[in-house]
Amino acid sequence: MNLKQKCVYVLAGGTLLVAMAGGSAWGVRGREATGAAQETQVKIDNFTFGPQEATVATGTTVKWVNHDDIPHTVVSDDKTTFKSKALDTDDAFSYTFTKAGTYPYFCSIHPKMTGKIVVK
Ligand SMILES: [Cu+2]
Repeated sequence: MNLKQKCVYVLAGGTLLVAMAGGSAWGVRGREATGAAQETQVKIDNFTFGPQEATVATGTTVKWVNHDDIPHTVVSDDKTTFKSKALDTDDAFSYTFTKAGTYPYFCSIHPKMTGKIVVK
């Protein structure tokens, strides 16, 4: 094998690897894009999150909408995963869950208001 042929083989191998890596990356992106299209709403009404517990698929965006005429917040129990500002009437807060797990949350203004999102 002369040097030129060797280069062609190396190039071909490199291209194949890139193609494979690109392929799997696209696959992951495609799955996420499909998941992101899903949206679930949680209504805040009469000091209650409804449904109080929601089970969603990974990649789902949960949108909380405040139907009360007093402000509420949506804060994950760890206070870091998600944290909304005070939501006035008809204000909404959205968070996309990209990892499976159980996410308890509460309203920081009325800590007795609690809810849970289970991501499968
Ligand atoms: Cu509240």
